[in-house]
Amino acid sequence: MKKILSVSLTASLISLSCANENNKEQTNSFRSLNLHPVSATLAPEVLEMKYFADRRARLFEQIPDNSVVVLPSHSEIISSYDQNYSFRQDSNFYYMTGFNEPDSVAVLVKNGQEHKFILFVRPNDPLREQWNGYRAGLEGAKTQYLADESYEFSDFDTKILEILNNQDMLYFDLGSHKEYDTKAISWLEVINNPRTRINSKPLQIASIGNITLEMRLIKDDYEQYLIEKASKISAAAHTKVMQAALTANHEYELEAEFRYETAKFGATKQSYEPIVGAGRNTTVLHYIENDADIQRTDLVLIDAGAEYMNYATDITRTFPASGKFSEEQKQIYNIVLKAQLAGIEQIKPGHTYDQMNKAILPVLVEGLVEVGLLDANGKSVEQLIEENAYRPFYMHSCCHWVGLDVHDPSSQKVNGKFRELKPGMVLTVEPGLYINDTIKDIDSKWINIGVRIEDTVLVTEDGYKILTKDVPKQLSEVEQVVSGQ
Ligand SMILES: [Mn+2]
Repeated sequence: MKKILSVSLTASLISLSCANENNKEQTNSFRSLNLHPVSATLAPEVLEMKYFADRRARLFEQIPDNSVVVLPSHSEIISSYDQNYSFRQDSNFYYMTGFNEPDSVAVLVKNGQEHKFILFVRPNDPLREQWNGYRAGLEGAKTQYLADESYEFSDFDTKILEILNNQDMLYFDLGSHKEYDTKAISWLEVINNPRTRINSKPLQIASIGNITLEMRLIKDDYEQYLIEKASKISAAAHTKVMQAALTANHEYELEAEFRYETAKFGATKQSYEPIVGAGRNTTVLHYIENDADIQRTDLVLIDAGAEYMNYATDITRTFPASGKFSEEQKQIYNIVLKAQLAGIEQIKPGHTYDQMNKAILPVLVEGLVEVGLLDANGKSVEQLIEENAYRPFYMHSCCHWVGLDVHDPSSQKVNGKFRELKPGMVLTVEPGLYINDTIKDIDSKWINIGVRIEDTVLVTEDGYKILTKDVPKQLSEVEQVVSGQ
């Protein structure tokens, strides 16, 4: 598996399928069915239901007896008149079910040895399905998604009261689904009202996020595979974009290229709106207008990652639109690159989440002092860091978790202390320096140089694996790919 995924993206599909045949020992069908990291010719990956069942089993282990967990799906959202935004499933719901339809609810019930998985779904409806597409329906919820029981979504409001009857605990995330917040409170009102009370003791409510987000932090084999696939496809697309940049005159041309090169390989959605900025726009962190002209003297910063089967990746590269860095651009690029490599070097089990930033900051500050952008005034690097002297140039943190969400919402700290890294965690390392006209008293030659370099990295048993390593990053390599020489 590792061997095959590390095959370079330029390798032909023929050599990939040979590798496939040589790996008969593989048992997981997601591995044996489609090992091609960037093959457009095979069907999409299959859903491996056993992984979702395993997650539910692990969730059941962590909740007390007589508990009910309610996980709502997302609904469709109108974009204009009778049109919807492209549907994206709720990540917590998806993590536990693999079910990708709107208007659904998963309910998990634990009573002694009985662990029940109930899915409320949209029923089969030939007319609706003729117009709007396939539904798994009540049968599919059981046969394909392994639900023990399935009901129509429209029955949820009445059925949930029966389910909650005489249970002790309701696990639910208040605040994450507005409509359900109101519902959850109304269930408690019915069940806990002294006049209408059904339960012998009050039903309590607790956050399920504490458990699910802790689980989502460590990616299982299947998740690692899907994130690596999103990463491989996106890395190849970034390289293609660099190759197309020399003749591009507008930011949107490069955005279009990235979307095309990812969709073509089955990653039809983006993990986030692509950031494609040229010139001054390289200094705007979340610039997404992507509609400005590209001047040949500009740097271009592209922060983009496609989603694969709901799994994200996150990559940023910065390159000169001319194929050749100016002297100033080169100096800033090399500082950021050195900082990024120093950050990645800190990734291994046992190291804490803040060690990456602690390695990155001195490199950035030393670099800024060296090129004369920061006046040290006799102060040490430690003092300058202490005083946040770098903040006008670097105003974000270096890292975030990646998973079903591009900013995977698990916490960075536990009990006020930064977490230890563990195998199976996935995170970005993305230092940057951003210089524009808002910074006072600097030589104009530095203005409009924004550089960020970002990779998505898996924590392994003995260190790390850069999942997005196939995009050029060394300065000379970047120049080569962009200039085509
Ligand atoms: Mn990022």
